[in-house]
Amino acid sequence: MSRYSIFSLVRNALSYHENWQRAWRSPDPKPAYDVVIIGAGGHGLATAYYLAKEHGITNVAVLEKGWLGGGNTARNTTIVRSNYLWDEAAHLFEKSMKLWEGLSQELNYNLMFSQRGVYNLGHNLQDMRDIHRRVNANRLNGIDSEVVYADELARRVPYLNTSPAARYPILGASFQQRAGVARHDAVAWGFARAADAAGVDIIQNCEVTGFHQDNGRVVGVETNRGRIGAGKVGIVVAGNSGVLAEMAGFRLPVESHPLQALVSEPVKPILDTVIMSNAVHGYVSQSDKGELVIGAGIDSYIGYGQRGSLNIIEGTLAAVKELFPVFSRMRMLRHWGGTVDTCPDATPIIGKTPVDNLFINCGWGTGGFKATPGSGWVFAHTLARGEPHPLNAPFSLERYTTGYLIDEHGAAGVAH
Ligand code: FAD
Ligand code: PYC
Repeated sequence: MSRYSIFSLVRNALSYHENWQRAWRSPDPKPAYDVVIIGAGGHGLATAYYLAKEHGITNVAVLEKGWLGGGNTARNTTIVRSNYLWDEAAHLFEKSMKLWEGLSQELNYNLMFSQRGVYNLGHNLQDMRDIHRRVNANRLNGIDSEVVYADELARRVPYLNTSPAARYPILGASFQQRAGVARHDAVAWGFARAADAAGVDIIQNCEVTGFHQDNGRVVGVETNRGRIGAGKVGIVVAGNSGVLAEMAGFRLPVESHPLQALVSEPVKPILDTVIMSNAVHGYVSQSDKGELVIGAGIDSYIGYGQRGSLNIIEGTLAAVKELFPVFSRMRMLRHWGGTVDTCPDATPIIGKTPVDNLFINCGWGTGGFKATPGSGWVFAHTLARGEPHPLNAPFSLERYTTGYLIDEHGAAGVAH
């Protein structure tokens, strides 16, 4: 640490941090912008950042009904990977992975991106066949992916219960070494700071309550802080996508479901990778603070409450205990839920809507955190050019009428 940094640290500590420079401004909304983005989650903020960086469009507002990064971005379990089955999804998620790999340096913000690897377990013959198929498809797409069998898994993850007598015996897993975790809040903060520095207005506590349209074209939004004009509008509101689409006068094939997670009390390092099992509905990693980060499958009912039912997490904890009997006496510390927007084929919608100049980015379901940079990158391109990038062209809303679905239920980390 330089002498200047030490003095600045001491000065700020003694002044109760009052002189610390704000990471982003808190501007009042202007009457109009070239682009208005609704939703300051990671995806909305990344979109604003790449609009400025890649397309030189800086007359942009990001409107957020709460605080930035307080939606699913704040509530997710931060698993990042790109091992999807179909070419379209694999290319999109791999673009994101490549962006992750340089993002801390690019934003000059430590995102704590840790490529500690992710295992997706197989518990029966069909699981293993699916794993082989997906690993082969990944490798054909240039994505690192391997099949690991139970004896090797036992060596690599010593506390994992690989006994053949287990209720759901582990036969093997797919493994992606470049996969891992990142610090969720830092991702929102890093993109927010960089977008703000480029001139983007991030306006919190500003809820969009309606759309202004002229001859089938969006011309602005109504908010609790008044009307804001817009050349183009991008909706990036995750679990609230159906609500916003209804306001604009069209329907989406999405359902909003609760998705829960929880963390244990912190313990010393015991798990240096990420273990996921779709079959038993549970996954676990260990945070840098030492907490076990545990997640469940979705609650099957539709709802907007950011919480879920106890029976789901009871089942998940039973599953995690089955995978790691050594965790059986761990105490849980915190539990929460988010609202995820799921599509029928478990892949997102990124593109145009039936309203001119109104675009949407939604339907990431249980798996959009990993896509944050890639999603922002392709959505910025779509907004700037008025047309999708080849990477997101297959993810149009029209695929539900053409039938060109991209079914990634098998690769979704969490059943939905
Ligand atoms: P959000 O972060 O939800 O941002 C949307 C924003 O829009 C919110 O801040 C909201 O307040 C705002 N908004 C809504 N309506 C309005 C309005 N009318 N006006 C203004 N603003 C509005 N994905 C992974 O890849 N890996 C994981 O490990 C993972 N784990 C998860 C675990 C849980 C428990 C949950 C809930 C999700 C998980 N996900 C995971 C999914 C991931 O969190 C989401 O796909 C991703 O964060 C979506 O980002 P976003 O920016 O689109 O949404
Ligand atoms: O998509 O990898 C994923 C995931 C893990 C936990 C929730 N989603």
